Amino acid sequence: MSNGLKYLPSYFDRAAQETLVAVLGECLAKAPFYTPVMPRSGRPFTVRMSNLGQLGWVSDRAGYRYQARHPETGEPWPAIPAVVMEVWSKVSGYPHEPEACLVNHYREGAKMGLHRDEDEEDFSAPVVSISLGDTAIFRIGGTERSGKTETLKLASGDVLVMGGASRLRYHGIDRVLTGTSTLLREGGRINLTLRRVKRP
Ligand code: MD3
Ligand code: FE
Repeated sequence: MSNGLKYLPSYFDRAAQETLVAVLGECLAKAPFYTPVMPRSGRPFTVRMSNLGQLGWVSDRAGYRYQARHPETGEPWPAIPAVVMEVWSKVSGYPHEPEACLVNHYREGAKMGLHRDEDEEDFSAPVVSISLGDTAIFRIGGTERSGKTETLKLASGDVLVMGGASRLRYHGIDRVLTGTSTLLREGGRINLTLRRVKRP
């Protein structure tokens, strides 16, 4: 793996992960997880989602897009907490703030198919991901869906930065390894992805 992919294993120690979970809990009380559905078919995702920041990524029968409000509560997304913003400023190498932090929740059996993150205007900014809870099997390919892929385990506290030539690579989550972390009281995995959406 190369070209703008930066893997930072154990970026957060256990105490820092616990702080993140506490801070996220407050955010999620205001912006609860909901179950997105696929465009056109309306088939539900197995991953539940929420967002933080000025813009949140949503999917419904009408399509994928970024919007300022929670699709079920109608409320603006909570602000991205300072501890999360700090990660972006330290690792992104990008001189503007992210507007979006997608929060993905994987319970037992949840997965995410191979896709590209291409709903943003600014691909010069990386995507920064923070993993919490159970370990996931992450799959990454090239810029064509048919290309070969490889896997990487993402464990609690790991940070992944996907920039440069890696920004538009196909990727997904094959599965989550139940019971591999004690961080989340109810088990499962939470992933945060920070993104710059608009051109600065
Ligand atoms: C590689 N989430 O929300 S994060 C997503 O663990 C998403 O929930 C996964 O893919 C998750 O879109 C993977 C790691 C990640 C994020 C963005 C990327 C990998 C990436 C962008 C380009 C290439
Ligand atoms: Fe993605």
